[in-house]
Amino acid sequence: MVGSAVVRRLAGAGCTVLEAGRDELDLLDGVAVARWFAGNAPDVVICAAAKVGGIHANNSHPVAFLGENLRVAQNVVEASYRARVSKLLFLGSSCVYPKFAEQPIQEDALLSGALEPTNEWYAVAKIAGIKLCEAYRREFGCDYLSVMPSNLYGPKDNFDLETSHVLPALLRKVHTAKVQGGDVTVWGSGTPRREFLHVDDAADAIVHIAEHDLHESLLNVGTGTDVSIRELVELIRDIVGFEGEVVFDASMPDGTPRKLMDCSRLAQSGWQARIGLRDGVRATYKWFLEHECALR
Ligand code: GFB
Repeated sequence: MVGSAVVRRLAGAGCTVLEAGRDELDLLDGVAVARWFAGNAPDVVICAAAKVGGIHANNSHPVAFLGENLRVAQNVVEASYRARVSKLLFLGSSCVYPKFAEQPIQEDALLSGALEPTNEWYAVAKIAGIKLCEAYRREFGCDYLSVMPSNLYGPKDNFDLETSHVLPALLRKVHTAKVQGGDVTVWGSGTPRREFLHVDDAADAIVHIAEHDLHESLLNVGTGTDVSIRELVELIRDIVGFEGEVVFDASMPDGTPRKLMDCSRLAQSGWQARIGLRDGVRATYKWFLEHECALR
């Protein structure tokens, strides 16, 4: 989802985009990654690839979320160094910050407290990637920096109810309930708050960061506002046009109570998000309807 948004954003930007899709390059294979970098000699690398998933997937598959993300980070960062890449952007997530970090969360909060248990495996791998970039920056003066987006959504999202994040999951559940009848089941209490960022805004921020010399090792990217899961489901219900019941399943985890990020560092460099949540969800629902058959 992020990689293709970055490619869309770079169309017409006057650079050659080298894509390394899953079918072409296995980022878990260090030898193949080193060979690809040596053969393609990129100037700038944007590492948007990761093993990602929603709260349930993270909680259920700690080995894959920790192990695969560690290997991707190590393979890509080391190959970038050997191939003399001039700038590397490594993507993390707002879940790298402590579960009870002071809100809004500043970049300095990294490693200042315990992680949220449902996503600590993913977070530990991402923190290792962030620190690896920082290590190359410190020891060899490399322009490697990490970008922390808040909860992303948009076209090409994962709509699988077992593994997806909340926004695509609720779009699908509410749509299905509207078409087939029945209630919508929302996991947890509905009280956790999340800051949702449209992937096209995230891609715009990534390109902005790539184009500027910001001299930072870590940068938050978000919208500056969050909503509760209960408010999100009401918004989705309104957009989809569903008038049935919504029930909350307290047996499912809530995760972090809140992870609103402080994005003032990035704002100072002249970037801010443009896509409001209502417009972004409406556009994502349209994308879902156009691709629903292929997603089954
Ligand atoms: O988006 P989500 O899975 O991830 O869940 P996190 C956010 C909140 O929505 C949680 C609730 O409180 C969920 O319990 N929720 C309600 C649902 N209904 C649903 C549903 O049908 N599906 C899902 N998935 N959630 C992830 C991390 O945390 O965020 C990852 O686990 C990653 O590592 C990602 O960083 C951005 O925001 O809780």
